[in-house]
Amino acid sequence: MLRASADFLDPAPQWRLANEDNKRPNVPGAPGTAVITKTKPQTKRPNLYRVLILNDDYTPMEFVVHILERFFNKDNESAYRIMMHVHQHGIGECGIYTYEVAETKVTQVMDFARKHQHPLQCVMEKK
Ligand code: TYC
Repeated sequence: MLRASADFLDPAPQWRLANEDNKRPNVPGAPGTAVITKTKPQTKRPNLYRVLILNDDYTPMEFVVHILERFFNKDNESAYRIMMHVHQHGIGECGIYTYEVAETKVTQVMDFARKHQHPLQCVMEKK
C-alpha cells in the first residue's frame, strides 16, 4: 500500500506535538518550533503486599508445611524450607500478592489455624 509521506514523519502514539491541538494550522513545511510532550502511560503497576507467617511455640511443624502447600501453592520441599526459616528466624515470607489476594490469604490461614486450634499468626505488609 502506498502511504502519504507524512505517515512516516508521525511520532510514535505516546508522543504528540503540542501544536496538534492549538489554533494554528499545521502547515507542512511552515517554519516554527515543534514542542513534543510525552503522555502518561495508561498502565499502572499495582501495589504489592508480602504475606508473612510468624513463629510460635505450639503450632506443629507439619501443620505449617500443610498451610504453605495448601494456600501458597508451595511444593513440599519449599514449604518445609520456609517453615524451618520461620522456626529459626521468627518470621518468613509465604508470597507476594496484590492487596485483595494477600488479604484473602491472610484470612484463609487465620481461619484454618483457628479451626484447628493452633495459634499460628499470618500478616501482610506493603512492599
Ligand atoms: N516453632 C514451631 C514448633 O517448634 C513450628 C512453627 C514453625 C510454628 C513456623 C509456626 O510459623 C511457624 N512446633
